[in-house]
Amino acid sequence: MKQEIEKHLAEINAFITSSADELEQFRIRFAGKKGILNDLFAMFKTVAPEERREMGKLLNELKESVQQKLDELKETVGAVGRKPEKKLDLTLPATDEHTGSRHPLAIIRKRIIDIFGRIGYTVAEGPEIEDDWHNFSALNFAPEHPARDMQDTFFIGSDPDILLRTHTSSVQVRVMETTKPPIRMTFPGRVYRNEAISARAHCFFHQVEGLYIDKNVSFADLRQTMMYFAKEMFSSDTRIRLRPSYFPFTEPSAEMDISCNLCGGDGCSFCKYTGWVEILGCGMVNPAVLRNCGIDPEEYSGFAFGIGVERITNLVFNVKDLRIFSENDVRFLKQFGSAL
Ligand code: 2NL
Repeated sequence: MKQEIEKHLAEINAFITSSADELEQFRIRFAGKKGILNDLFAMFKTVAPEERREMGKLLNELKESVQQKLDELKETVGAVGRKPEKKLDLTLPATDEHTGSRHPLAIIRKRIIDIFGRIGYTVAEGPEIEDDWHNFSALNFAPEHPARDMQDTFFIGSDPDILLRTHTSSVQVRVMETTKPPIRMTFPGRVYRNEAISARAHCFFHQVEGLYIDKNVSFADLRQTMMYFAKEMFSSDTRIRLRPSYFPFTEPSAEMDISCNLCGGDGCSFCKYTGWVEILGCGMVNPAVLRNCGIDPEEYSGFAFGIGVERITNLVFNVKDLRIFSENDVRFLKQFGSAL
């Protein structure tokens, strides 16, 4: 009997509810006519005389804790059940709903994708962990090309075949291997390079690359497409110039500059008094790359380009240090709420 009383005491102490029904069930179970308390008091009559003192004390303790619990919970249950008396006042100012906003890099990525989307480019994504073939070999990088060097590329574990992609060109290889031209696509994504981190370089950044492959695609198509992009991205009076460059995956290759959108080309500190600002790299897809991906360069030709999203975002929003893009500082991020 002693053990039973102690078990009930523990149960009563632990009991909590905000429901009036549950509280009533609790009352019936312990304090009802056929409840536990009455049962125990009936049993008390059979307790041996030498135990009566101790049992009586315990039993009264039990009775009191039931009553205490009932009093205590009646208050909370009552408060929950009560209806608010205040009327809804619709003339009060609305509460401030906090909404998030797009990341500046996401805003610019979307603008780039949309600009090309309007001339028929669809979007493809691919893995960030790549193999040597898709990131380098298929793209005509020589076996000893310095980009493969530990200083430029993050390898995963000790396997020199598995790495973090250094550009989204690897996704273009995957698409070319599996798709019959015409191909007209953009390839957004995060890429990794083992650089010393500074205001101008990070160990990861974002690209939107692009690819157009069809019969009779020429350098004139590339130039016209890049001019369309520059005018849509910056302003209709933006001018472009192409400077000869080198990439293993394009031939010929070019860097594209736009007329400085701060001084209009007159020369200022931003463009280092040249009137021009570099924004992307591009070129005609090297026939060796087409062949590597199973496309006949006698039948098809194409152009490709690589846009650095951080670079464009810095220009559009005048951001000076690209490290701030990955610091998650709300004071920076919340400034882009209206720039969808
Ligand atoms: C840059 C330069 C470039 C490409 C990327 C490309 C991809 C394939 C074939 C040929 Cl699969 N080219 N991509 C072409 C030229 C330049 O990026 O400086 N990007 C930030």
